[in-house]
Amino acid sequence: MNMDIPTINALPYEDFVNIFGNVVEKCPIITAAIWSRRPFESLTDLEAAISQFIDALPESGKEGILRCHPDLAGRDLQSGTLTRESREEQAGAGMDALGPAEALRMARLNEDYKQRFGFPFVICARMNDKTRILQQLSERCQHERAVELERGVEEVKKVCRLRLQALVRTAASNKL
Ligand code: 2AL
Repeated sequence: MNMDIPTINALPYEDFVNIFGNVVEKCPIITAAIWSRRPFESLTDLEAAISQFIDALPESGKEGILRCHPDLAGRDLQSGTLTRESREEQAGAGMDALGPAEALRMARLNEDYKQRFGFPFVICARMNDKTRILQQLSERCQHERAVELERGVEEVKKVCRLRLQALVRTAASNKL
């Protein structure tokens, strides 16, 4: 589905949330909140509204957003319970095709990360491959908690941008 900004601005609340409710993984409350910010001038403007909403949250809110994310190559992938968006992102980065040693390393590092910070490791899978993801995971386990909270949120925003772009085409290139 592709739509331009006037079409998006005219969407009733229910449709808006149905369409954009998962641009931030399992956080439809963000989409529901930013509907009040219509009209959006552009896709960038809509993205900025989401970004500002996230930035205005207290630390616990930002942690909550990270906790809504499934582990990469984790239990949800194995049991087939990922959201469609997450499944496609994880498959694109080869998370569904790890060898046994890689899978074990990923699982251990994900657990280490969670133990250390109290929220899961989040990275924009579409901008990385499995080698980089493992490297980043191992590197980021060494960081300070505050650094990782900010970094995780930045990665959420990258994921969000790509999900939005997949749903929307800018008015200039759209015949709607
Ligand atoms: C994810 C996910 O589901 N998609 C993505 O790009 N990153 N999860 C994660 N823990 O980083």
